[in-house]
Amino acid sequence: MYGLVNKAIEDMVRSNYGEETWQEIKQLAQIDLEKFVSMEGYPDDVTHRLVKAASQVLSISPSKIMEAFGAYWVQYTAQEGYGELLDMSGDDLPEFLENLDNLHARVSVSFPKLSPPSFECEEEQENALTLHYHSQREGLAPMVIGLIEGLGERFETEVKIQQTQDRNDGFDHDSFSIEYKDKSAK
Ligand code: 1MF
Repeated sequence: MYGLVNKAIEDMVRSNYGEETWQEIKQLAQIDLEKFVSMEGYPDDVTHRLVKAASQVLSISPSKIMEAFGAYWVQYTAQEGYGELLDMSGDDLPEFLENLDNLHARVSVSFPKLSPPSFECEEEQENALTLHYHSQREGLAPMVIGLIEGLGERFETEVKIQQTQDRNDGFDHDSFSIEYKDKSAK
């Protein structure tokens, strides 16, 4: 994945636990680089090693780390030059989810090494939808849960998420049921 992802993990760990803890995690993950470069591609294994090492050092399960990271990613990219990209992708949660493939298509134009996932929304009720998540990568469903939570924060929307289909159970993609309620709505 692009270095931006690893940089975001680094930033999350640093800002929550400090420099020393980050160095400990980096060492345990056997990352010998001085720093990550946003627009360079890194093997997914680097990201997986970071999550695994962070899990060991912080005594937090890998899936909880991925979930926290998903939420962090929404904030981080908004601050790190992708605010406009996020702004034009929707004014509320369902609209944003509906536009995710367009968002990734826009990024792919400039960064062809992007290997974007694909999201499909199925409206269930006025305030509920099923989100289908197709990815070339495995094991990122907990991150998607965090991403949706992060979008909930972004749009001040209360969200309830449940995974309803799991690739670990042999399905070809993960699915989530999402209930949402605008916090200003009565
Ligand atoms: O292939 C990739 O490197 C890659 C990296 C990040 C593919 C997708 C993503 C974003 N995605 C990560 C989890 C899913 C990965 C997968 O299943 O394969 C999160 C998608 C997402 C979901 C909900 C809400 C917001 C989301 O992301 C918004 C977003 C997506 C991509 C970027 C920024 C914000 C992005 C921008 C530039 C990138 C890489 C990703 O690369 C750079 C960065 C700096 C300089 C040059 C290239």
